[in-house]
Amino acid sequence: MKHLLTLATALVVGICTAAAQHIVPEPASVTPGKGVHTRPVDKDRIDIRIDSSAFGSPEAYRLEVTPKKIRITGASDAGVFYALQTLRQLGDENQANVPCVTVEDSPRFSYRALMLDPARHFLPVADVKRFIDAMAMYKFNVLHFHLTDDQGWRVEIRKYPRLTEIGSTRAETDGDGKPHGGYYTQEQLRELVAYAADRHITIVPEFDIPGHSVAAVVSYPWLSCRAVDTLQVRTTAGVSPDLLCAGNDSTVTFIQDILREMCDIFPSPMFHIGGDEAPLDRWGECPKCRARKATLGLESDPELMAWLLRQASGTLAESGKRPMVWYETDVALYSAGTTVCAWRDGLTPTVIDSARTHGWPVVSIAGEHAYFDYPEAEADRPKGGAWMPVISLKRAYAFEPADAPVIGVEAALWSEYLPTIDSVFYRAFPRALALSEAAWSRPERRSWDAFKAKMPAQMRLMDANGIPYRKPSAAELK
Ligand code: TNX
Repeated sequence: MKHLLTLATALVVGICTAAAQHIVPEPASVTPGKGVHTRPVDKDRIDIRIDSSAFGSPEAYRLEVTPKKIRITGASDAGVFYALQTLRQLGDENQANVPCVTVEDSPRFSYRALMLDPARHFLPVADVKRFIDAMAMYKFNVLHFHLTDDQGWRVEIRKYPRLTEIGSTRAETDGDGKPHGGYYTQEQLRELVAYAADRHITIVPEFDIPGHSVAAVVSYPWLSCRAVDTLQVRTTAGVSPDLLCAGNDSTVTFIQDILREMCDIFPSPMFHIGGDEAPLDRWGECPKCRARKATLGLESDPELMAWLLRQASGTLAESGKRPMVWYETDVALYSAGTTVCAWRDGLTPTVIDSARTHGWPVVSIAGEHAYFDYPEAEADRPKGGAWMPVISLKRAYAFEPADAPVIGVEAALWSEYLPTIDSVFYRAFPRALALSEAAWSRPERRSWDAFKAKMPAQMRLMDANGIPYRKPSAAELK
């Protein structure tokens, strides 16, 4: 009998320690207690309080589980929400038998994002909601929503209806002969904003200018520097030379009108205006762009690009919003307060240096670790992706972002080769779990060995919560 009791105690202590050890992202502090809280959590009384004075971060929380009660103290509603996410990871499949524990926790970064790209392949509202649910479980708080690109325009703009009438459909994709299209009405976007907000996720919209604009140019050919009668919504991946014309006053009005409509839909204090991969050659040849440079006394096309982005930033400022951009070395200067996204392989140190000089915040989306459109293993390489490096789970985990001026991290799920939400999930998970630790956990609390040991429990959790993921091989978990 005595032996049995000892064995039972050992088992219980074992369970406690094990369950508390598989939380992702790793909390700031976990102290195992004695015993198990046996009642199912959803039928149980949880003592929930908010105490904004007790914590340094508005997203912080304390979770205390004892055999008799569960108490959550959050610095805000968000803190309570994160405590509940941690609790969800602790119980068994019936959300019962939660091992006793005290978790004290707060995030390292205030910006923790995944980026979806419905411009390349449209994602219906219900699919985006499913993705938001999965993000919430791992304490992400920003969905960066890339809504416009060469291959499709996805946001209803009342003032420019052709954007969705024409620009939301392409004739085919990579020669498959099948039209592809879709867009979100403003009402649907408001619904998504509210759905995400309920899960403490802010949707940061992106309207990508002046490049990645073929769908817009095809819808309104006067946006272009040259006649574009034969141009079509792009059907392949790649970079297009057909930018928005910076010399045309109507283009500037167009950008500002769209920003105003979108600012009204998305309450986010940040707004992404793209700025990536814009070959400026056409601007150099365009009489209107040349005239604009002459009038403004600008000497180069990169300066003209900086001017155009400033026009957009000014419009955002009217609604109290700050711009974000994909940092490129060939832009003269971004506006003060622009958040710059470091993305190109190897460029992060350069971005951080220049951000320090100019006082820009940085979001790190390092291509070496956080481009989740890249295959996780050689066998998953997409047909058109011969150039893509492999980002294994281990490589995703090795992402170690710098401190200030970095305000957060993000992974990008560019979707030229991801046609459905399941394919997006398969690329995103489990690498998003690795990213969640780069975003939330202190560097000294992170280790690959500890993380890979959490994977079996996390895979069960993803299964139980309907999150499709790519199962790592035993070799990949070495
Ligand atoms: C570059 S990353 C792009 C995207 C592509 C991606 C493919 C960035 C700012 N621009 O337009 O989808 O590469 O990996």
